[in-house]
Amino acid sequence: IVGGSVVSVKSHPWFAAIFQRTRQVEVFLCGGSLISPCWVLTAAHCFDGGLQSRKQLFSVVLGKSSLNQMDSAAEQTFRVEEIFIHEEYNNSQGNYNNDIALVKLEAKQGKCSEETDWVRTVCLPPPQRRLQPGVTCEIAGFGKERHGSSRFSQNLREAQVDLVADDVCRQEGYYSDMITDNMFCAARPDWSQDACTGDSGGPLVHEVQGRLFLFGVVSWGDRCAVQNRPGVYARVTNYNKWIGEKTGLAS
Ligand code: 4AZ
Repeated sequence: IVGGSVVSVKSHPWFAAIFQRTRQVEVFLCGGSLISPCWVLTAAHCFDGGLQSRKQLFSVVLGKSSLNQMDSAAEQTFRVEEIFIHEEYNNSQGNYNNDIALVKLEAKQGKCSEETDWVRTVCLPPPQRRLQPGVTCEIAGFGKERHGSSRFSQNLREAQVDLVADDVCRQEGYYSDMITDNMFCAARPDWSQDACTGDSGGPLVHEVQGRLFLFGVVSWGDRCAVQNRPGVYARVTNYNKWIGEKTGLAS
C-alpha cells in the first residue's frame, strides 16, 4: 500500500495473509479475504507458475497485523486443502482477466477459522450490484509502500481509493482496452494512495448501510500511485455464482 496508514487487522478482520514455502522459508505471497470460515477469496495470478497443484507449499494466516512478528493471541494459521483458479483466468493479453481464486483452509479438529476480534468474515455484495463512480473504498495489505521498494510493509496498512468510471479507465492515456467487464479501476483523486506489489489478492471493501462488502480483489496496475494509472481490481459481483458453486455456500 502506498500512502494510507498502519492499521490493526481488527479494522480488516477478514484480511488473510497467504505465504508460500520456498527452500524451507515461508515467504509472503499475497493478500486474501475470508468470505466464510473455511474459504479465502484471492487473486488467481498469485498462483502463476503452475504452483496451484502444490497446495502443501502454502499457508494462510488470519488475524495478522505485523508481517514478521507473530501475535499468538490473534493469529490463526491454516494449511491449504484446495485451490480453485477461475477456469477463465487469462493473462495472455497481460491484463489478468478473471483474476480470481478460492483457497480452502484445512480444518483442525473439525473447525477452520473461529470468529474473534481479529478474525471474521466479510460479506459478498449481491450479484451484479454496481458501485457509482466516485464512491470511496478501502484497501488493505502488506504490499510495498512505494513502487520499486525492495521489501513489503512490516505492518498491515490501509488506504482509501475512489471508484473510477469504466469509460474513464478505458480512455487512451489510462488503460484503453486492457479493462474488461471483469475489472474496475480505483484511485485516489490526487494519486497519493494505491495498492502496490504484494497487495494482490487483498480486499477492496465499501460500506453499504453500515456494513462493509467485498467489492474488489486487488489485481494489477501500471506501477503504484502514478497519475492516470489507477489500481485495477477483479469485480467480485461477477463471481457470486462461481463462488457459490465452488464453495457450496448459498449466494
Ligand atoms: C502487483 O504487482 C501490483 N497499483 C498490484 C497492484 C497495483 C500494481 C501492482 C496497483 O501486485
